[in-house]
Amino acid sequence: DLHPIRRALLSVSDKTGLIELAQALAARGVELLSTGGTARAMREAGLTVKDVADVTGFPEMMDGRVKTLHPAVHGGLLALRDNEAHMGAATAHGIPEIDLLVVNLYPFEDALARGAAYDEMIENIDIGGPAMIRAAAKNHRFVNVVVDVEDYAPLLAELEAHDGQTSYTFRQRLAQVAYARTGAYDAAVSGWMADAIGETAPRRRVVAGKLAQTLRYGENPHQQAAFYTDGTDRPGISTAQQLQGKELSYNNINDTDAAFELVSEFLPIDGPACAIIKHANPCGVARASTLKEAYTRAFDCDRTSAFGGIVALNTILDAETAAEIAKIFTEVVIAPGADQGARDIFAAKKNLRLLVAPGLANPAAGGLAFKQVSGGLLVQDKDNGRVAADDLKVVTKRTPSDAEMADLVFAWKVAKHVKSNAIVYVKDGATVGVGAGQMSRVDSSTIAALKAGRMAREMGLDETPAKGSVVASDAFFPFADGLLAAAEAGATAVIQPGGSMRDDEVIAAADEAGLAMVFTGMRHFRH
Ligand code: 93A
Repeated sequence: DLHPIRRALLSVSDKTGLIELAQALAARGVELLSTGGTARAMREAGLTVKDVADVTGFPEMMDGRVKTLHPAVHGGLLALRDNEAHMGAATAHGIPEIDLLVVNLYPFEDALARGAAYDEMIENIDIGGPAMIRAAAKNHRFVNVVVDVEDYAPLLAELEAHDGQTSYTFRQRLAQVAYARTGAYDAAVSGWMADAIGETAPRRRVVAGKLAQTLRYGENPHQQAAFYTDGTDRPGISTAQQLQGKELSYNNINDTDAAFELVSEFLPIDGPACAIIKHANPCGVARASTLKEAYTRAFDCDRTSAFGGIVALNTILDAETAAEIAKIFTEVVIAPGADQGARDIFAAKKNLRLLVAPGLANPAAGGLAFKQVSGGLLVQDKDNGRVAADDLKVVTKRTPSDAEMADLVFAWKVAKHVKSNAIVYVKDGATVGVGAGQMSRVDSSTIAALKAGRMAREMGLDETPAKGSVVASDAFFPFADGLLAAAEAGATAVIQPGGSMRDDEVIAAADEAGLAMVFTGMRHFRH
């Protein structure tokens, strides 16, 4: 099923690679048809081009809103070459066959990323382009459609391999990519409109992204993977600039995102903060008066796990902190900036990836969160719930001290970013034990305490740092046992959602143990 390309229509907003492609096609004797700006660019390069306006008999009009929307164009894309009636109609109406369509669309996603005004966004919605792409893709039995600059070289290679012709499987692949493009394009338009008019219902949203990076592999080497961005310009993993180090892997991107989202819970105005992540869970989070101290305190929570971790900072990375981080093997460091001294120190660490984000993430921002299940996709609002000290309800006889209260709020922020069941011990603005991802809440509690004990031994402390700490639980304690395990580990105050059938029992046990306990009324499951 090889078919030659005799005539091509090129209409591109992004003119990258256009001239090289057009020259190669012209050299093969392909007739070139084109729209305004694209035709101009090709003529300037000395190519012979026919205007689409000459084919349609209409000038481009209404600011270019109508240029290719005409039967002479769509007939040339859609006519079945082996259908006598189709070809008869084409001849009768002077419709030229178009064998290759090269289109890239008005840059709607770019306009979105730079936050263009409503009217400008509207003008960036391409109508004629997607119409042609969908028509050409439908007729892939005969027609080739290229929507991506990256496919120019493969197209020329295919023509080279088949003496100016393309195979059916090649055209099928192009058509599949074409529909992915138009689908993603309309998803971006709809997503933008949803935000613009405040439509938040997940059932009224469509999911698509823009391919940002083809990854070497996925979570494991035998899995293929890619990174798609949603076109918004939120500070974070998708907008951060990588200053050095190897390409980010799938797991790096996942963990760096988790680290940066977590550290962004802590406003720089409240002091420097650091979060260290391993396997998407925090193994240390701390706040301190200097960034270096915040890092070392986070590191001291679980030195074993922090090895090869991802470090996120909420303020600009300075040389002192960089030197401290450089002492052990670290995969990625992400911060809202890095000063020259820090950059110089990291330059010697070739494998360390340094990313600077254009600001901190906004934990209060809305948006959708996705989870893949067999045969589908679960969609929900992002967990942007937050509690302030005022929202907390003291349920025990004892009220937490100011110091305990500050640590409780800190622990709660961290717990939100720990896989359930999450138990987080905090002392003086630093985690001292994190229990994550256990099926039993008591086990998470035990593991967190165990880690605190191990740190005490490694650091030669007289007692576990969990002694005199506070503890956060991402969901309610269903029984008193989990709470008592935390008390036994040394916690003096507790923060948890409340809402168990046995809250009374749990509160009585807390009173008995002399604990202070507050309820948030909000749960932070994370799976
Ligand atoms: O405004 S449109 O939706 N109306 C059209 O009829 C049309 N035909 C092609 N936009 C249209 N295009 C788009 O123009 C193409 O998708 C391409 O992005 C752009 C190329 O315009 P020019 O050749 O003038 O640079």
